[in-house]
Amino acid sequence: MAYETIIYEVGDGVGTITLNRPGKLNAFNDLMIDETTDAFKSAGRDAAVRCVVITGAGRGFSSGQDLGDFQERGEGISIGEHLRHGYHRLIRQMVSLEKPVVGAINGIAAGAGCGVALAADIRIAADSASFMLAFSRIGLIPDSGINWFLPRLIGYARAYEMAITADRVPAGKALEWGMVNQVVPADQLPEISAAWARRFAGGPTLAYGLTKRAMNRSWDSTLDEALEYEAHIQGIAARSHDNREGISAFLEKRDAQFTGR
Ligand code: LHQ
Repeated sequence: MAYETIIYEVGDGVGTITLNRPGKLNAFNDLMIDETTDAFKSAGRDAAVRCVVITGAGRGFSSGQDLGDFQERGEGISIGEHLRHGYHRLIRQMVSLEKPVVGAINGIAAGAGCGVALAADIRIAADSASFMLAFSRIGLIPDSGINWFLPRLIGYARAYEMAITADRVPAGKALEWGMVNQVVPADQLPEISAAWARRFAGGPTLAYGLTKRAMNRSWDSTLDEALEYEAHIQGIAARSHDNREGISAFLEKRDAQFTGR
């Protein structure tokens, strides 16, 4: 599929999705939601892709829903249906992708753009980036999974504060709160996030994917259920080529050559 609103490139085992409507700080219109979802789907199907990076072109990561586009549709539109058919499919695609997703947060991540940033597994932020739950400014509640992701990441009080103040949380504070893994100088973000991604792309992809599945599932599990699930999927990991290779490499005192299988 040829994309109009995003750039999708594959190289060195990494699929890089660049949201590309910089004139609107990469606000999501319907096409951009569909294209981003499709790119994650392709990354899932492509064995050559073992890690995905999502970033934004220009000075923003994403300013969320394109409000002009939404208003043009008029009164008749159901927000619930818009969310179900759009953002929900995108967020589910990111979370169910059994490969690490690195958010290279290059600038402001607002509204649903913040939801997409939070659906990544690892976030590397430029020192100029910020996060903002813009929703309450326009009389809405956070959506795109933010009510699920954010209290889990930073706790209820901070998440609720972000929701009802709609203040920008700068990268440094986001790091202190546990929303991002690393803050880097803005001009070094592409290079540093690509280095993280290449490292993940050289890892045991099957084990990384199963770990993501187990951790996401644990939110709704008792300890007994989580232990049982670990035992079940460890059985899958233990049958992988990468498990055999990892053990051989350790015993032979050499670096493991993981293939992701
Ligand atoms: C934009 C946008 C934008 C269009 C900047 N749309 N043009 C789900 C379901 C249904 C309905 C509603 O929403 C949702 C989920 C959501 O995402 S709700 C939240 C939607 N997002 C917002 O409310 C954020 C709106 N944007 C802003 O508050 C500011 O632009 C921020 C704080 C993000 C950045 O401020 P500045 O750095 O000062 O940039 P700017 O405001 O000058 O924006 C640059 C341009 O981008 C500007 O266009 P222009 O032609 O004047 O240069 C903006 O109009 C445009 N833009 N966000 N969401």
